[in-house]
Amino acid sequence: MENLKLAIQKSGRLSEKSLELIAGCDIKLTQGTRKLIAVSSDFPLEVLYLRDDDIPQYVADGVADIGIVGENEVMEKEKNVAIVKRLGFAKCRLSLAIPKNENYHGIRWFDNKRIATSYPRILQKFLNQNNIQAKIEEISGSVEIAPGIGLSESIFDIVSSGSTLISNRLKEVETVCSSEAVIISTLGLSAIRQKLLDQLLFRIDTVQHSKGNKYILLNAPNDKLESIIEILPGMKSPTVMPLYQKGWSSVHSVVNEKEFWVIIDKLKECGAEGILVIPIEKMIL
Ligand code: PRT
Ligand code: ZN
Repeated sequence: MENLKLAIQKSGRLSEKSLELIAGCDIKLTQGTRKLIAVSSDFPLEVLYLRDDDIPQYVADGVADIGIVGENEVMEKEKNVAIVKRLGFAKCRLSLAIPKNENYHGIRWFDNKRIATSYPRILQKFLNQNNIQAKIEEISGSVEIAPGIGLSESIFDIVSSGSTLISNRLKEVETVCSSEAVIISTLGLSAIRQKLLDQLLFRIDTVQHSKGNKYILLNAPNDKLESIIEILPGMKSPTVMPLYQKGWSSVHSVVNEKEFWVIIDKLKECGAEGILVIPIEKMIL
């Protein structure tokens, strides 16, 4: 039996969410005898724990068939892999930042400046596109301290909340690209592994669809049914069933978290009663 080999980050910002995603697909992992690999007994999947920087290379070489990694690493490493799914977590951006007190007048500020970064390829591309002559200082970590220790005048790094920049007296002046966790795949997967990947992606889709959606049940007087149904989006159309009490119905539907409270308020105004809200585990569309 062939296994699909999935590389995930061993420990870091992507690890927990990657494992959560696998568990959400009802795939249980049992630690193998070798500590860097785990296997599943209920889906033909083998998980390799690696450093995130190495994942694009391992996937390009076919050591792993697929990998979960930040898009930033995919862009930087420029390996021959395909992005097959965007996962919506570990969202961040890659930005240029300069000391807070500098007077920033536009992109030409970077001419003849030194920029410290762990992402030299993405940065060089951006500089070329904008015709900027700057010196890239490649460092592997703690990029934000580079201006403070005199290594560079500016930095190009990952920004999420922006608090690292603030605490290092830096300000973000140009956003070059955004990133999120993605699934990458090796090119030319065997037919068997492609089928396994499709099955896995289908499971991920059902988990992603159910996220943020709630199942809602309510009682409504029949004369208000039409206005209540108009408020409810539903997957196709709400389910309506008669209640034992004459003149009343039970209405079932699916509501997204984003519009949840607005809809609840409108439903109450329209006369809905006994509203129940239930989490949805899986949604197969
Ligand atoms: O050990 P290994 O090489 O596997 O891990 P790593 O230390 O290289 O990576 P890790 O775990 O820090 O990040 C993994 C991935 O998470 C990155 O490649 C990004 O795709 C994504 N990600 C999302 C982030 C952040 N948000 C993030 N905020 N990666 C890093 N940061 C750092 C950033 O470098 C900076 O130091 O957080 C700081 C900025 O955060 P704010 O919130 O202060 O702006
Ligand atoms: Zn890394």
